[in-house]
Amino acid sequence: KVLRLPDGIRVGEKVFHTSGLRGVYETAKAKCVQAGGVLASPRNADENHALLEIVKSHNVNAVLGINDIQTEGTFRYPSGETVAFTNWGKNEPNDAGGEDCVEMIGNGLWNDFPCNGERLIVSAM
Ligand code: GN1
Ligand code: CA
Ligand code: CA
Repeated sequence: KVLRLPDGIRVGEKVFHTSGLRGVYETAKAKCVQAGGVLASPRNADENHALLEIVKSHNVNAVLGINDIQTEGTFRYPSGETVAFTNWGKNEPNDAGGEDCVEMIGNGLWNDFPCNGERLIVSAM
């Protein structure tokens, strides 16, 4: 089901890829669109696990496309569609001090964090 590639990982019909660069959410989103893809948003457990492999190999948390910038507490993909699959850590999302972006941490769980924080950029094609 999952095939590792030299510079990315294929899971089902999707390919996650990183150049190893970091950026804030807006920069990350723009770079992925420039590359012809979208900012990674795992939509099921298999995709979450595939993205986790990239996070672990770079040892840097990845910024997801998912965010609650538009409406606090309502998490959406960049398309505006509300999320179905989530993988929040315990007590997350907590909007601690105002956190509207989402990262994957080294155990595959998700945390909301401030959108001005730089994280690993991973595209989905
Ligand atoms: C971090 O450092 P602290 O505890 O104030 C994290 C929050 C998490 C929290 C979980 C910038 O906050 O998003 O909810 O840990 N802050 C950042 O304990 O990542
Ligand atoms: Ca929030
Ligand atoms: Ca948080």
